[in-house]
Amino acid sequence: MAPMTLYGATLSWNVTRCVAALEEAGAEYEIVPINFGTGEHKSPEHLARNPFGQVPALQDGDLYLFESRAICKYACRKNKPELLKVGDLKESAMVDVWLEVEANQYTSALNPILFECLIRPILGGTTDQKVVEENLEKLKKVLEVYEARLTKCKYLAGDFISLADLNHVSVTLCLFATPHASVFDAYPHVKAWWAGLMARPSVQKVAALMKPSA
Ligand code: GS8
Repeated sequence: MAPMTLYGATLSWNVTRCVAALEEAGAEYEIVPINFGTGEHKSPEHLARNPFGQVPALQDGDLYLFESRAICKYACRKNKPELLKVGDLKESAMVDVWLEVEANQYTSALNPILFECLIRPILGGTTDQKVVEENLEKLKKVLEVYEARLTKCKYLAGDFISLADLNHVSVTLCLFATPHASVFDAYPHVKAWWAGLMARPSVQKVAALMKPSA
C-alpha cells in the first residue's frame, strides 16, 4: 500500500500533532514540507489539499484531509483503532471528552503563550508578557483539573493510552521550548504522565523532528 503524505513543515505544532498519531498508529507516511516563505501554502496545488491555505493536509490515495485532529483520528481509525477505543461505548466517550479538553481548554490556553514566546520573535516582534501571564493563569487552572484526573487514572481517558493523550504531545513539547516549562512543577501527576509519554518511541520521534536542526 502506498504511504500517506503529510504536507507541512515540522516546525508547526499542528503538523507534529499528526506525526504523533501517525507514529503511534504505526502508519506508513512521508512528510512533504510546505514553504511558507514562498507562499506555497496559498498556491493552487496546496489550496486543493487545504482550502484554508494552511498546514497540515494529508493525502491517502484519492482522499484529501485537513484539520490536524481529523487527520489524527483518521490515522487511528485506519491503523490502530484502539487508540480511540472504537467499539467500547463508554471508553470511546471518555476519549472524546479528553480530545475536546485538549483542543478547547489545554491548547486554547497554550496557543497564545506559544505564539508570543516562539513565533512573535521570529516575525520580528517582541513577546507580549501580559498575554503570556494571562494565559499561564488559564493554563494553571486547566492543569489543576488534569492533576485531579491523573490522580485517579494513569492516562486522561482512563488507564489506557489514547489519542487524547497523544494530541497533547506537540504543543507540550513547544511549551518546554519556552521559558515557562516550570509551570508543570506544581502538578506531580501531570509531570509523571508527561514523563510516561516522553518515554514512548512515537513521542521521541516527534521531539527529534521538532528540533530546528532535524
Ligand atoms: C489549524 C491549522 C493552522 O493554524 C488544524 O489543522 O488543527 N485548526 C487547524 N495552521 C497554521 C500553521 S501554524 O501551526 C497555518 O497553516 N497558518 C498559515 C495561514 O493561516 O495562512
